[in-house]
Amino acid sequence: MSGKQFIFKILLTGDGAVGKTSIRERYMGKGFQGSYLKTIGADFASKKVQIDNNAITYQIFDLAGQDAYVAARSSFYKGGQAAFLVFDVQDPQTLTNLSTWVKDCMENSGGTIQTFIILGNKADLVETRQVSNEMAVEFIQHLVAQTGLTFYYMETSAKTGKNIELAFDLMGKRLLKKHNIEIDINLPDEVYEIGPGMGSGNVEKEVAEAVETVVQASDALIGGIYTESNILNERVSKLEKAVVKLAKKTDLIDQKLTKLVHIVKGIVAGEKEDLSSLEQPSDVQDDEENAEEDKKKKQQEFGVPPIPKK
Ligand SMILES: Nc1nc2c(ncn2[C@@H]2O[C@H](COP(=O)(O)OP(=O)(O)O)[C@@H](O)[C@H]2O)c(=O)[nH]1
Ligand SMILES: [Mg+2]
Repeated sequence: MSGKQFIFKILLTGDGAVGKTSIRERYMGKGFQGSYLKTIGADFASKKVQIDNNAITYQIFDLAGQDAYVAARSSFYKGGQAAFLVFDVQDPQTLTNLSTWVKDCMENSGGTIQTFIILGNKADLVETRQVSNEMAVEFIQHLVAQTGLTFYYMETSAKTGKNIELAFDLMGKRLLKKHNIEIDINLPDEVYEIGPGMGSGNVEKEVAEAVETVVQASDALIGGIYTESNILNERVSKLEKAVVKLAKKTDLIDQKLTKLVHIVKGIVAGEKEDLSSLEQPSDVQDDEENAEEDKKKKQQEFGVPPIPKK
């Protein structure tokens, strides 16, 4: 099977001095030469790589300092397919500011940027580090709630080169997947995946978050931020999945509760009889036709239970 050719425009975003240019230069390797685009206040370089037979040209852009706030932003974001959101592990503020960077990417690109990888840079500075991976992941869960997207996070060091190759490789693979190229994404231990309905184990929270992202997506759609409605469909399907999960959980709780009632009844009955009532008694059966009677029975069960006679 012969591969295909792709050009991916990837942006490095994040506050000034977090290491965006250093990451790009590290990835480009020796002999690196960037081209500064005065008009949009951005620097860029391109690099060719092969992933599974596919020839990829990365066009890697990063904004120069203050220009982020004054340059014609849309030219920087326009046509972008993905963004690295970079923060400095020494400075928690640069992490929390990522919520603005995500929003900027999504809005200013007209919705084309939906693939994000978060980099906690300067991981070599162990002594002065202030943001642990756990703290980063916790914050990223807010970004998930804000956007409904899945983020990947890893720490990097432009100084030592730690995870720089890995970050670009993962980005390339995610983009190939988006272009329907069949590809295995094996996540090494140092990569965290944070997405809707993951990690927290709190189903109610997941549903609430999913609802929120659907609402936000439909607002954005109406407001014209997204150009395509499939992002909304995607989120609605995420919501449906979360609801199914919740329903299963509710069912499980119901089963456990029923079992608990039987155990308690068994213990009470055991004082006089034996523990045979641990078996499902025939009078506790779901009957939708007799919901009222059922309710009464359940009330009896939860009150001082009459000892079931066989
Ligand atoms: N120790 C250390 N310093 C870094 C790292 N990345 C960048 N720096 C330094 O941080 C400063 C800002 O880096 P720069 O790439 O210009 O940041 P940018 O404004 O985001 O492009 C420079 O002094 C870099 O040498 C890193 O991983 N480790
Ligand atoms: Mg820079």
